[in-house]
Amino acid sequence: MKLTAAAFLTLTTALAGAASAETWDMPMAYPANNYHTENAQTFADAVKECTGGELEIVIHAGGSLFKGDEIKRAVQLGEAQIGERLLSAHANENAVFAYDSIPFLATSFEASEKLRAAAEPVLAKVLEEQNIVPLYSVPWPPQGLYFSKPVESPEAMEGTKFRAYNSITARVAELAGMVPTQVEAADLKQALATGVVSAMISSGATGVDESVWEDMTNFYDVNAWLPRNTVFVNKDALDGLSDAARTCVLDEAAAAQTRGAEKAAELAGGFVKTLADNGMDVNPPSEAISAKLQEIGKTMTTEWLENAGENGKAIVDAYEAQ
Ligand code: PCA
Repeated sequence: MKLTAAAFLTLTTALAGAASAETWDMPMAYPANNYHTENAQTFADAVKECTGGELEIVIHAGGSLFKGDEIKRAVQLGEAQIGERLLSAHANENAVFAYDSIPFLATSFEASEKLRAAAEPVLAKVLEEQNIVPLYSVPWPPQGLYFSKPVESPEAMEGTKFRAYNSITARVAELAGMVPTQVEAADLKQALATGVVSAMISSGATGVDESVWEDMTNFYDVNAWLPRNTVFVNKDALDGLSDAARTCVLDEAAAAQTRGAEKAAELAGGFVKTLADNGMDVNPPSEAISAKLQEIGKTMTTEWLENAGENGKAIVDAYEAQ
């Protein structure tokens, strides 16, 4: 058989592409239909297209490949090449990871983006020491309090079994006289159903993802902070890409960051409405609860600044300078 020059070129290009094609596993902790996960799927599709199939990113949602609390370590060790994690859940390694969960520091989507930009250089430096490169991060909607009963006074919170997702949420609970237990979102429904926990602080998004109205009755829109999911890559895996493929990854990550923040803001109000539509009482917090939370927030800001040292100060200074 005789090949035309053009057909020959197509064939050799396809073979070369096939030879260098690479697949990255991307463990994620939240459900496939959560907007963070959908955004990552769009990112993966765009990377595949941009690299002409040289790099395929396969998403494993809902903690199916690695559980939420295992994802960061898996990427560090190269057991997965890329992953998404609530970085603040690793504040025990380094307090700076909780920069996005300081109560009442940044309480709007706009402020959250400013805080992200302020933290970026510090995070990149700290993560590089762990062989990780941060690619993009996307906010959760503002955090509110969920309870299984109306809670109008600080006293009514005392003794409540509280689901925490990082050390910051555990500390909020402690300072409010509650009893925290760390539970991944993927295990939340079971923890609520079995009475391991009966309250939490989270966004409307997670309340809807986990249909928490089956076990809890009240949502108080306290707007405490907007934590972020961060997508990061193993440094060796990123360095191992061709220059063109690496550029695709970095460009598509920047696009995913913008798209994700817009999506979060667009969906936030609807999540809270869905909670109400399913029978939850949605209210602002009482004045007494607000005052207590502000007091807790002050204590925690001081504690975080102490723990995060120079790096923490650099983030807050850069944020306030904007
Ligand atoms: N949802 C995540 C983290 C913050 C949020 O809004 C969770 O509850 O696990």
